[in-house]
Amino acid sequence: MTPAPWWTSAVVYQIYPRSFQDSDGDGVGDLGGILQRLDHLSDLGVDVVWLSPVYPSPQADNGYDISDYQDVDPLFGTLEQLDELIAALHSRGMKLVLDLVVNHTSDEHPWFVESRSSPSSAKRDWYWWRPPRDGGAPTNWASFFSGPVWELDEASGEYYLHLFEKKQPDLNWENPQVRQAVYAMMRWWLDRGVDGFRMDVINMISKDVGPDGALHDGPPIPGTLLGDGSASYLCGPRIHEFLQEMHREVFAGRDAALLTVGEMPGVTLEEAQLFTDPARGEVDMVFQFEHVGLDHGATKWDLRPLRWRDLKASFGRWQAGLAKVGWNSLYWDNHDQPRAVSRYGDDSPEHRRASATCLATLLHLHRGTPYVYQGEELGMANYPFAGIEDFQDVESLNQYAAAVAGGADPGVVLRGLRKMSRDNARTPVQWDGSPTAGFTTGTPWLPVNPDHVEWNAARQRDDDTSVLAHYRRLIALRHQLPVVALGDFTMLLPEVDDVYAFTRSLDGETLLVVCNVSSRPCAVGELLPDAVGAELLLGNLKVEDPTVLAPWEARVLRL
Ligand code: TEU
Repeated sequence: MTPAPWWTSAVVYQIYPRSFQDSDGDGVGDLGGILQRLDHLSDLGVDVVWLSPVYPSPQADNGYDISDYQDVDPLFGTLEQLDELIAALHSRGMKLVLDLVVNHTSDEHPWFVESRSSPSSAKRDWYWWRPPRDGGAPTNWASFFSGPVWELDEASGEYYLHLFEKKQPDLNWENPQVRQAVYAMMRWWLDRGVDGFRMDVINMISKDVGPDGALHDGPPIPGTLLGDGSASYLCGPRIHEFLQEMHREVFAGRDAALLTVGEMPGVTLEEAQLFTDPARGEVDMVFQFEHVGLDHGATKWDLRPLRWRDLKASFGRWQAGLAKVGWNSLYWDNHDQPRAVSRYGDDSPEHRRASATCLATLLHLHRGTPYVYQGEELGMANYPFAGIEDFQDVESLNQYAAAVAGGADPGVVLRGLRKMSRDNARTPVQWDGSPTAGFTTGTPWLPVNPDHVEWNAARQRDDDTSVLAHYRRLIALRHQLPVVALGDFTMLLPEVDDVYAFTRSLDGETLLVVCNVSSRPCAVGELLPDAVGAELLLGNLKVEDPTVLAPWEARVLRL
């Protein structure tokens, strides 16, 4: 048997550089700041850092709108500092994965500037240009960030496609020159020592064009004049071909040391099996979105309480579906999701520490590669936003403007934003209890959460009962025990809402993981007799009664 890839026992830490640590007092985090905080990462014990974009960018979407793929934005520092970061992480035994954003560029990228300059430009076909249809947009598709995906270019009278903000035009992957330019850029980064890529919305690069090159309307979205075009761009007809080509052109021969993870909104389990089958040479793992959609209504702004049964059914299906072939990535949080302790846990003072560590235990004991988003290891919570002026994210601002213009009650729209806005994840990391939380000597670009006085790294570092200490133990457990990395997964009690329980087994060793995912005590003696009296490997609370789980108590037991 070939040995399991190194990333099956690895844990990845995501840095959103803007909010991690500022070193020059301008209120925006930077590479210098990351270099100052390497001890935090070493102490935590993570194996890989995934760095959100630091490339030159107009920052319309905080760096996910890139105007130069092969440099660093002065806002974040210099290319030399990025080299320094690669070397510093390597010398501490960690790897660095960069964000690869190649579904779209910035409209200020020279490729787009040239493409836009004239319909006869040599790069016209590098993007999706279309003439008007019936005097309007070429299709009815809605953008992810409100409004249509088409923007009219007055000069040529043609529209260009942008699935996200209008400053993020989509690259045309049908054009082989585009693909070769991207692959060359990727090789350049690997040659510089980078250890892989997190690939932004990579399942959207193939759009469904018929033989005539036409894009087609999607089903109407109720209450709007727009349609859902996702059937034409999620896992489009050439997606596997493109990823296999990328693998051949970029990763072949050196992929064993690398990590590749494709961010894939809307990806199905069946597609994920294909994407992550090593024999096909596509990506190591994908970020799927099923579990983070379970509390969405018609849109992500329509709140719906999570039913834990649904989450179990979803995670259980993905665990089973990628058991034989492929691999899971595991996450609660990232820079696009509200804070897990506020969303799935209970961030009241009474239950915050227990629920943060319970959620962590539950996730990290699944089979797959866990991702920790900065601040999650401190139990950081959602921000107490008051009015619309407190938000900065383009998605939130566009949603507010569009919904209110469409006649929605601003109070209701705000309620959705408070819970679901991406800005919840983007407030500065809480390093200490000082006025700017140790994040900056200046004014932070987004306010520090007032709860940092209590919830910060300095307080938790030497406290054995802290959220931080618990994450350290979970990460160490994965490194120590092959059963945590590779053991078979079996979900228990699928119909029970309050107790999330499963086993992991490998070579005759079996772990039983039992988590009370509610804010009430819960008797487990009858539900799970095996749990009573089994050896406790790791727990998040002091066990008061083996037959009763305290609110948000989690136990990892050896049977
Ligand atoms: O996000 C892709 C995506 O579809 C969503 O998660 C999106 O952020 C939004 O929440 C939909 O409601 C990726 C990046 O992670 C995100 O930060 C970028 O804004 C987006 O792509 C465009 O590059």
